[in-house]
Amino acid sequence: MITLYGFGKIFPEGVGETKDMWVQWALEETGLPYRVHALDHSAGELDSEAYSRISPFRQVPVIDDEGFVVAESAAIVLYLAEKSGTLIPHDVQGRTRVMQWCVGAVGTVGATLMCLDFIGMFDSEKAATQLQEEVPKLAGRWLGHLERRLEGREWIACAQFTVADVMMAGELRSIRKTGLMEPFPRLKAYYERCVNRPAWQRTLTLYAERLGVSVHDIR
Ligand SMILES: N[C@@H](CCC(=O)N[C@@H](CS)C(=O)NCC(=O)O)C(=O)O
Repeated sequence: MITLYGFGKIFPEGVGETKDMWVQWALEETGLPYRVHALDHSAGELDSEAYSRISPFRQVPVIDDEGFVVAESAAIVLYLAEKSGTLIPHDVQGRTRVMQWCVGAVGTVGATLMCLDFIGMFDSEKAATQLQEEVPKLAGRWLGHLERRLEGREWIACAQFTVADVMMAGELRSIRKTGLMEPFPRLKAYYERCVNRPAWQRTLTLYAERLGVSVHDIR
């Protein structure tokens, strides 16, 4: 039986806006049997030791399918589709197309819509200052959880290097010159491990040639 970790209690503005609803929707579509474990956000249940063991970023939603735990709404709905054999085509190209749009939903569309939420949360006169304060705090929160994830691990998803490392290091690269990784030694070492891979070094060289610039300038 699948357990969906969702909200039981949350601050009033959050009610009706949370991503556990998307997962429950997918569960309802597939017909897979499930139960909901309702968490009390206000009581700090997302920060409990037990929950932090299953939720990498201490967020909702998470599912536990008889010991197989998945976080991140897009990954969860893809798993549910794969498991049930519904809501996703069977061929690799069709499945990749669905994956493309799930990633596009959270990574491209969702990331920007979240900025709109942020702007709406702040007083318009002070929005710029508040954003300058809040966004680095949020970044620090995610980086801190990545640091936690990397304890005793070489790579982010599996024992071996995977495309998840290509993506995570790709994203981390955007802050390589900011010093934001400094407080996180495991994350810094992980990033270095990723970018020291010969395939990345070859990529940098090929990219520099293609753009007609020096490798030194884009490191
Ligand atoms: N990227 C995550 C985002 C999850 C997320 O934003 N969760 C929110 C509720 S919708 C949450 O748990 N907020 C509570 C918190 O961050 O403390 C996903 O798609 O699952």
